[in-house]
Amino acid sequence: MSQVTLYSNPTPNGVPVSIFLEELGVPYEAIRMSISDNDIGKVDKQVKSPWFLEINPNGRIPAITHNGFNVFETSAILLYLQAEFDKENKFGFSPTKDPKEYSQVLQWLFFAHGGVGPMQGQANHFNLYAPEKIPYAQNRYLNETKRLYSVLESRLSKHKYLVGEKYTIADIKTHGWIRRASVLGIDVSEWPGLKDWLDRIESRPAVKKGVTVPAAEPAQ
Ligand SMILES: N[C@@H](CCC(=O)N[C@@H](CS)C(=O)NCC(=O)O)C(=O)O
Repeated sequence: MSQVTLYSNPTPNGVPVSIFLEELGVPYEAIRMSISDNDIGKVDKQVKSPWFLEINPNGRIPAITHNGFNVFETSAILLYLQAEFDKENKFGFSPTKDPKEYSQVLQWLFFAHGGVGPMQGQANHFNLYAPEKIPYAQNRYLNETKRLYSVLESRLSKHKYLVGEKYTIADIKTHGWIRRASVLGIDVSEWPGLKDWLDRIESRPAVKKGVTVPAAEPAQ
């Protein structure tokens, strides 16, 4: 019996992995990690703890261990889980049988991993958390996030999902960020295709469950 352990927190980077595990129906143990710097050296389940750096040298969630093998970085985890548990390619395409569609999944996955995630993450940082307000940086990352949403709109106004009719790991990865747009005051309805896509994804039972994982530990 294979065993997956998920180390996560229900953040834009964390939820794609829990959602995909729920979609796949793979049994897993979920460990909630602290991502707060205030917990470094005080809380054992903190992402910079030495034991966790053995699993993810980058000291961030999400990461998984599967039968003793560690995987970090959201998209690498999604691709690993797909290769291990989605043999019929329900959430993707075969690189050998459907190389063009597979390439499109990678294109949108990389677009989200290298574009939407980092830009929206920095927009969050400069607009919500930075101790000093730097308007240039606030606007730069917010505007770039919105520009990337327009790129998604150009696709989703013509297609049900990022790679046509099939809901794939590229959608799962991207959704983690789009669902949190409102914290930046972004109204996704500005992009109607993106909004319909978001609603379609949010209505999936696995998504409803996945966004709650790992649950907070009960107070002692
Ligand atoms: N590129 C990474 C980003 C992971 C990431 O930034 N995770 C954040 C939470 S959303 C984190 O663990 N932050 C804690 C820290 O930086 O100490 C991925 O896709 O997995």
